[in-house]
Amino acid sequence: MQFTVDSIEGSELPIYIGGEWRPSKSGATLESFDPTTGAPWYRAADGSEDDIDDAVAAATGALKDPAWRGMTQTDRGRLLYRLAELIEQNGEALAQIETRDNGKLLREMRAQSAYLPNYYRYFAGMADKIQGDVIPVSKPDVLNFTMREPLGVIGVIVPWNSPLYMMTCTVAPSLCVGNCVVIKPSEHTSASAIAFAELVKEAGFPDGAFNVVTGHGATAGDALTRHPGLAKIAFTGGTETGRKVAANAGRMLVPCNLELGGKSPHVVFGDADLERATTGLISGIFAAAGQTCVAGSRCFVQAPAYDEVVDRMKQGAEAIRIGHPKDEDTQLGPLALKAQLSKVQKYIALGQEDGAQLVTGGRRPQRDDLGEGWYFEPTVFANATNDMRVARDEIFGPVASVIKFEDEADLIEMANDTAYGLASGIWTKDIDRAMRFAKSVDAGTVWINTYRAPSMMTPSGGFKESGYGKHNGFEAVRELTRLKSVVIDHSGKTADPFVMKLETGGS
Ligand code: TXE
Repeated sequence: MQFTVDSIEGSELPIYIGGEWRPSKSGATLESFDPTTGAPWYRAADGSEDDIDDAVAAATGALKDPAWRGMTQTDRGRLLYRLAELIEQNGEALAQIETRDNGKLLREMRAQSAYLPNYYRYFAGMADKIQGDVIPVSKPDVLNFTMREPLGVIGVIVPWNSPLYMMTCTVAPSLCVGNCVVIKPSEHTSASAIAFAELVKEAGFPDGAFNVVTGHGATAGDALTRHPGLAKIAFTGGTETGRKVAANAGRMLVPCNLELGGKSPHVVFGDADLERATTGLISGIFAAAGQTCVAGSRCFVQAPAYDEVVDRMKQGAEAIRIGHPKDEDTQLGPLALKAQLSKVQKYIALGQEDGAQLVTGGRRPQRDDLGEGWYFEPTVFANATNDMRVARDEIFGPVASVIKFEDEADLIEMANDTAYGLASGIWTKDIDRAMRFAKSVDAGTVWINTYRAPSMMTPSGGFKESGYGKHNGFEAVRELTRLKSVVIDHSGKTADPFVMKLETGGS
């Protein structure tokens, strides 16, 4: 690969449009920072409306090009398989780039790079299995069937917390069904999408099917979501940005898939195996330093188990090894952005102001070896209540608010008393209770005796202010195709156009 951590370091990255790498039209660049030191490490092209126009034009051109439009499903699947192989061969380089750019653990990024090929293979296998239905209309000589067609050009806006994975959730099914994509990565993590473009090119996708314009959200991102050439927008990011994206899409009458934030309830009943449950709570909030949309940041614990679980969480949090993300022993790396660090610090103050009890954490680790990196200790607030700001707002950092509940009715009311509805989890040995919870909770995903267990086969997406639309599985294909209904009258007669026959019998 030409783009590796070493070649990116200190360089100016181009954008990728129509199969070509080039600087932004204005020549502007933006700086990207290493979260372990806070120091700049490369510059990315700062794309503007002009670049977005070019990228959408390239994608539109590819859509019309027989090389893509006329490609059989089997051949599209073959290209996706080839891409999966290339990701596998270059997984280490991709993982190193992600870790350097967003500070996530190298171990985790390696695991992600090992998982991504399977994601592409899954959709490679699906490419030639997308079919319509024959609809049994109640007219004897009429055949009605449906077919799924590509939507067109998809604008994909990606956040910084898991750039390649979040991008893949839309790119793999989009290419599977024959769409073209224009990616706008986060201005904080531009590098991996550009490196990935190299693999897409090498895999043999026609030029223009996959394009990347790096740049700021308010300029390049906004221009993409206002572009009349799009057929759909897939956005992952904060709820407030999601509202702007949806407003732009609404003006263009273009559908959106919005994967926004969360404040997910993660529940422990007194009958649960408390050791397992607490390990679940800890990994649900402290994995990836809490920077995941599904983080179980509201921990609800039933009264009889409350003190023991808080104590176990304290011990568990204090045992977490904070360190450089490339170190094999590290369990918690830095936050990805300086702004996230400030946000977490602000919420520590708000939690205390609102009366939550700081049990552990709440500060940057006092260690010289961590230098100016954006590290933060895993933090547990006990005696939190659902109305406190630490329990209402998405912090997107390693901060757990532990809330006591008495019984199921009490729990469901509190769990659903949130603006969000992305994910949820419950630990209990009582399957009837778990199922009652699964049916009552306002969350797009319910994990029972497990947490944060994603799969490319599992449809996922949020309710309420966590957004709408689904990723993964065949749901992703439904989201990224349009359904056409074809009606054939083979009676040999033409119906009297002035007589409206709605159902019943004769044609
Ligand atoms: O997200 P933004 P930020 C949440 C999390 C975090 C908060 C803010 O709580 O603290 O959002 O993070 C692009 N038009 N999540 O500010 O701004 C932007 O360039 C079009 C949850 O980083 O939403 C980037 O590519 N695009 C989350 C992407 O949107 C715009 C992941 C996300 O950035 C734009 C990240 C605009 N006007 C943050 N403004 C999750 N669901 O996983 C920005 N962007």
